[in-house]
Amino acid sequence: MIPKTEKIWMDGKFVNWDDAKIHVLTHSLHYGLALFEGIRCYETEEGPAVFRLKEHVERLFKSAHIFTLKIPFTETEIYDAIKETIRINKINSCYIRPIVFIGYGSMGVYPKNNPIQVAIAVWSWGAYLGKDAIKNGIRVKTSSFIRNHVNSSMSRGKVAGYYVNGQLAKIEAVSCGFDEAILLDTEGYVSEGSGENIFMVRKGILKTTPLTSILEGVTRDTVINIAKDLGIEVREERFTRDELYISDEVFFTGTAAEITPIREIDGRVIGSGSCGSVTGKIQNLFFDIVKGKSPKYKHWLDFV
Ligand code: PPE
Repeated sequence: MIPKTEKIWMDGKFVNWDDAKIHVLTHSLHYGLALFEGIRCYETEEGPAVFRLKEHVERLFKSAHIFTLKIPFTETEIYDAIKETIRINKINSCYIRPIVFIGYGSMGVYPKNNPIQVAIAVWSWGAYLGKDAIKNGIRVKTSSFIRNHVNSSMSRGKVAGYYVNGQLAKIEAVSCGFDEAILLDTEGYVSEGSGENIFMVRKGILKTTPLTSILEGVTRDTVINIAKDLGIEVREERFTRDELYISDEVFFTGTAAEITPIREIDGRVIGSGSCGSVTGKIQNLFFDIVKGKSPKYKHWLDFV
């Protein structure tokens, strides 16, 4: 169960958690077009701070732009509303879920003039892939389901309906006893996890999928920056699943998943079978940054 907080921001007003309700004929529930974000707020010595809020709000508006939906608030209003939602709920660290959806009105695929609604909820969300995952890594399965082609689901948008593809992969992986899935793209190259971007380390070089078949992850960008600071060469290029099998380290990145090492793929142990040294260094720097311990990246923190 989601641990409740007191208030949810809905269309410009705060309502009690239990009253944040919508009609069962809400358009987005039937047709899947809703744009959302996942953001984290971390506790720091100077108080709660949202990590890269600006980039997340920008991505939300870009998702709407791709679908030609007009969000009835400005970026600044959503940005302020997110911070206000954290303040009003008196929570020091949380996951933040803004969602833009098509409300009740007409039915049928075409959204016509149905209202565009916006909600922002916050709650406490611990390690996404289990308590042990960040430290010791997870076991993943290459999915038999292919990541939607970019001309079927434009992957720069973060859209609720796209996650049906991710759920097929995740349900399959879990039913086979794995923690998470890796989806391949339509040409057979590695794309990403059901809710994470992926990185591999081989011979000291860090590789990640280019942006053609994946969500443009904020954590992915964070890791690329961190790696450069650590003097690690980063390449954004396609790779195959067998290159993952023989790489030294593999890890997932995401707001929810943070930096999660992958210790096994399709029954093959990756590297040492635990969190590798490069992954560990990146993880440490990442947690320093989000917790306000890195002066260089203070500008990525938005104090509530
Ligand atoms: N790819 C996908 C498909 C994805 O859903 C996410 C985030 C990422 C990559 C990483 O993006 P970023 O968070 O900007 O680094 N997935 C969000 C939702 C997870 C969920 O289960 O809900 C998240 O991590 O918040």
